[in-house]
Amino acid sequence: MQLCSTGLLAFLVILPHFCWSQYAAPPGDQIWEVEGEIGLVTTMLQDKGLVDILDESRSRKIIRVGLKNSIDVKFILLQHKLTYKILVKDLASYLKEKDGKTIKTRSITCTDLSCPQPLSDAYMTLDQIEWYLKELNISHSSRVNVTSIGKSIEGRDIWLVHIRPLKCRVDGAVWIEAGIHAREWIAPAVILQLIPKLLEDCSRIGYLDIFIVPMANPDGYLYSWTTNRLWRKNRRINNNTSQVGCDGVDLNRNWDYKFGLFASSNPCSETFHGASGFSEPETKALSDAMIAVSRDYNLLMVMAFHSYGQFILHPWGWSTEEAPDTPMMISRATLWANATKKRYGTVYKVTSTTVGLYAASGATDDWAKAVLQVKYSYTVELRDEGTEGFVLSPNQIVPSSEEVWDGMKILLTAVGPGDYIYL
Ligand code: 0X9
Ligand code: ZN
Repeated sequence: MQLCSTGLLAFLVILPHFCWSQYAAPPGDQIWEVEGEIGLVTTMLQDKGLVDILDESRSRKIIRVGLKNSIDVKFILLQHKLTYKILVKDLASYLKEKDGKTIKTRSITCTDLSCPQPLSDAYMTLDQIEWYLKELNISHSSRVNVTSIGKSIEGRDIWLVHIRPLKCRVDGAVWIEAGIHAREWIAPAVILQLIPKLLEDCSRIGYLDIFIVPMANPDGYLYSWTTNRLWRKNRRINNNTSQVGCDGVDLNRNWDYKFGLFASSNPCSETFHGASGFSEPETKALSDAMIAVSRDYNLLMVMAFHSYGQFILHPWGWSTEEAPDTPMMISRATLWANATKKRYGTVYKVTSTTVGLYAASGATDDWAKAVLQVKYSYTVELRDEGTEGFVLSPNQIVPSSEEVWDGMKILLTAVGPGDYIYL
């Protein structure tokens, strides 16, 4: 089913699922687990645009294979003496079934064109996110400014929430990004939950200027609701190809630092880096706004929220060399991970991207570290560790947000000039 018109959607917002299919997938898509001495074979398959790697952790390689590519993929795996197991035979029906099992009772927080609070028991539509941000701007006008930092490739606003310090003393600024990858719904959901918590907090966090982009890739997010739940990139139409599935640029490969080093030049790949560094309006808008913040404020930390895997990653993603301030980044990330673990026992691994995950260049964190020279630069991979992966159930929004808030309270206190307390 397709997205309803905004008016009808607004009317039906308390009757969700009649109008939306949250979990659509192209017909014939399957999920496979590749087994054996894999090496770089799955990376090569992704670079060729033949598969989408869903899980690239040390222990397993889970890939999404489209109908039109499955014969080629089977052939290449066979050539490399690799075997595979089909985990999901028909992704579309699997997602439909999962959607059916999702609790249907949503709180009536959002009514016609209005969301006074972010939803905690359901993922918010793009419209709902925008209604919430607009209301926040009015209801908290003394402390909050919501402005558009630019437009996406399809012309949607990219919103920046600036929470000004509560106290007259100012310690510095922090930048938080979420939603650069469309399918990672838990990231914007958690960051939206943090906004009211930050506003209610009376601790030292109130000394900071906090800049938040809750939805960095609005077109991709909308597309992941309407057409393909596992869409990752933005919605650029790559004219050089007429093949299905070959649109979009991976915005986390498009930042203009070590551009193109560990990313794909193939538009059909899920990690296509785009034509050039900052070729995409979304990364251009984000980086311009971050440059302005670092010029006007003492920018202490940049955090980009993603899913999944439960990591707090520090640079570099392009090299195994140590980035400047690595011991301090590890120390603060460990504070965050320990605090985040306390409530529910959720373990977040602290590691550099290349050491603990894989090499990938052109991402927010590396650019912020190298170009803005922020002391603390992180990518957080939220819940889970692969059980539900990108299709994390909405009942995970509250516990994920609670534990992340526990970590943020410590981290935001620890990164300011008073951070000697935690040495
Ligand atoms: O690959 C990514 O862009 C991030 N992982 S995700 O599964 N959410 O796609 C990790 C980015 C880590 N940072 C760098 N590679 N610099
Ligand atoms: Zn991501």
